[in-house]
Amino acid sequence: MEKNRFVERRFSMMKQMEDRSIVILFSLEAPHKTTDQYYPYEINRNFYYLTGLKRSNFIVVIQKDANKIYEYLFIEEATDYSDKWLGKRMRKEEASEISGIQSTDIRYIDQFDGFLHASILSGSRKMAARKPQFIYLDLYRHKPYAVPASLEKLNQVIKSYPELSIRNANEILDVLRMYKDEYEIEEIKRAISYSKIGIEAVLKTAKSGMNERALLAHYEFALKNAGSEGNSFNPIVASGANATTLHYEENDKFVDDGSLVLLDLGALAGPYASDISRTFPVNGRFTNRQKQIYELVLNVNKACINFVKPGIMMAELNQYAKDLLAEGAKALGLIQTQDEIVKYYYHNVSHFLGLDVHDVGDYLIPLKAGIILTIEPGFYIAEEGIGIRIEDNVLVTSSGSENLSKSIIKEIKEIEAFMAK
Ligand SMILES: [Mn+2]
Repeated sequence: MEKNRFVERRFSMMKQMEDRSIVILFSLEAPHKTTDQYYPYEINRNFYYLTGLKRSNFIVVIQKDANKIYEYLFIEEATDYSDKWLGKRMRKEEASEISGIQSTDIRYIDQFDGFLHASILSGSRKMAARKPQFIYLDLYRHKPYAVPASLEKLNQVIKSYPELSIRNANEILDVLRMYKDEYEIEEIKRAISYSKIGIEAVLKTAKSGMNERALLAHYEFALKNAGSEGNSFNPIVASGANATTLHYEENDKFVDDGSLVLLDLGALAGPYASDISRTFPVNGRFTNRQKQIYELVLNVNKACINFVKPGIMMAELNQYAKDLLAEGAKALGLIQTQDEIVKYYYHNVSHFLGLDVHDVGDYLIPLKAGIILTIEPGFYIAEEGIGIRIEDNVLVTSSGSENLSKSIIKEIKEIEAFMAK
């Protein structure tokens, strides 16, 4: 049951590839930190999506010829040394059981170069498939001019086989990953449930004078204690004017009495992300001014969730949120004209959510059932030390939308009552 999902995904991928082509995806390795230390490993999401495997230094190859699929997996070999020093490595049978790739098509990583050359790229007569003319690679760039990891790893192959045309695997995978199946929806709901536990722990323990870092510690303890692997992105715990910096990640200031705290964080469930923002008064009571701004953001949050339905464009959703926030700001006398809103609101209202927190997908096609996105209007008045964002995770359904994070409290009365307990 489990492995069928990955078998089907590879088949969907193959269907969209050129005839006589291969895709090569790397699970990659943890980045180096200092001396013999490495950063924690995170699975490459495209590799996971097609295999269900969460191990570093694995490679999957999917070959297409005449509409038939051929699959090869390369894994790290378990040795006496690796078992004693590095932890238990996955065996071929286990990798086969999870991914649905036949164990006879699973080899060790040190055989990759030889097998790729002798059996796939040079068109060995022992093979059933003709040699490929196209090679699909994960060409994601984390910054302009960064060389994608797959190109670095396959540098020699690309030089030696100039007849292979490179294609971008992300063009196919980004769209496949947009539409979540039942299992993925359940996993994201589970991730949200951990975020809820963490946020409630912060609301329960928050007191004036605490450090933002201490609030974060309560959050992280609660969600890991509940079963989450941890954060799906660098969390933001921003008090007062710190919350007017969009990606404030220092989380190291003491929280003044009377100030608001903006939490923008998300727990993981397996490799799936949640992404929630809540804003609350550290002393448990909103001031009248804070209430005013909070209500504005909350109303826009709710209106946008109701606005979501199949057929809507992301750009429309963004414009809708911006217009509503501008109307509100005008009513409060903060701005005179609609376009002055950029002074108080300067980000988009939504992004896709899934295996990645800012998930892949095509932002220029209309929304369709199965997409999960965030709704996160905000309002930031730096000169008053007020930064508010209220973010929910919303599933597009066939008839409209479902707020998957509706049980995480956001009404003023609910927050004050919860913090008073
Ligand atoms: Mn977000």
